[in-house]
Amino acid sequence: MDIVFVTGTAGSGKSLLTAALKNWYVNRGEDAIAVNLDPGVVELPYDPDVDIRERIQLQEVMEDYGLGPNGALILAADLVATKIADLQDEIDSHRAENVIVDTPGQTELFAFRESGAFIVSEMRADTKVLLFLIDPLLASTPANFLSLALLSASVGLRLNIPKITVLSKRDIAKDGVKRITEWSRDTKVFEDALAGTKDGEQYSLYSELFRSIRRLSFGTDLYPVSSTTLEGMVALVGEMTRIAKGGEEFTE
Ligand SMILES: Nc1nc2c(ncn2[C@@H]2O[C@H](COP(=O)(O)OP(=O)(O)OP(=O)(O)O)[C@@H](O)[C@H]2O)c(=O)[nH]1
Ligand SMILES: [Mg+2]
Repeated sequence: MDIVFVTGTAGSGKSLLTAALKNWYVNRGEDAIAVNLDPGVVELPYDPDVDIRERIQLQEVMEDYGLGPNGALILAADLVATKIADLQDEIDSHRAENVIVDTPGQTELFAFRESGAFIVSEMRADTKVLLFLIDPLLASTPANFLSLALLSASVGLRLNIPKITVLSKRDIAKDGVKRITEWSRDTKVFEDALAGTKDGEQYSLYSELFRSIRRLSFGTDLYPVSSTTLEGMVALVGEMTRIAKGGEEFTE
């Protein structure tokens, strides 16, 4: 069984990509299940096969602990870790080859609290891969792209499994995707774009940071994908399979 954890900033397209990946596998005759790990989500674009909301409900956490919505979201994210044995049993009972895990909308609840790292390290699977989604609509300037690349690197450091950085919403952000892909492939192109927006010390700081963070955040390439038109899915799933086959040998 291979597990993929789908992470990314709020609204970056995690849930829709979870749905698209599940359909992708199922349409090719492979078993796949979608797991929702967000106790606070109201609507999902897929019917989850395993749903944390059956075990933890945000409304109940608010009432039981006398918390407001933000405090309850944090506590609920921590409580997920206490359900890991049940979750694992439920996931295993499906006997699926591919498990796609949709993570909470606020990525810091999953990536930067102990519970997320615990779940990622404790779940039993033959291979584990992390996707981090960069929303091209938020990466409109070199500095914005750099900040998201930093976040991708940071989530990768926290969760510590092989990671693929995905550019989501490829169908509605064609120009953005093209621009960001060029920046990501060639430091010089990024620096030229940066020079148009920053000068002096800021330029030097940003370009130094980009040079050192580049490998850590997206390795050799970004994977532009559309969850609606499915452009880019062949390349993404191919890379996921390559990592799975590489198993232990994979290094960032
Ligand atoms: N056109 C297009 N829209 C997309 C794509 N991916 C996501 N969206 C839209 O972007 C919005 C957010 O998508 P979600 O999948 O809910 O994003 P998310 O990261 O799960 O969001 P939260 O869990 O709320 O943080 C929705 O309106 C989606 O329909 C895509 O590939 N193409
Ligand atoms: Mg979501």
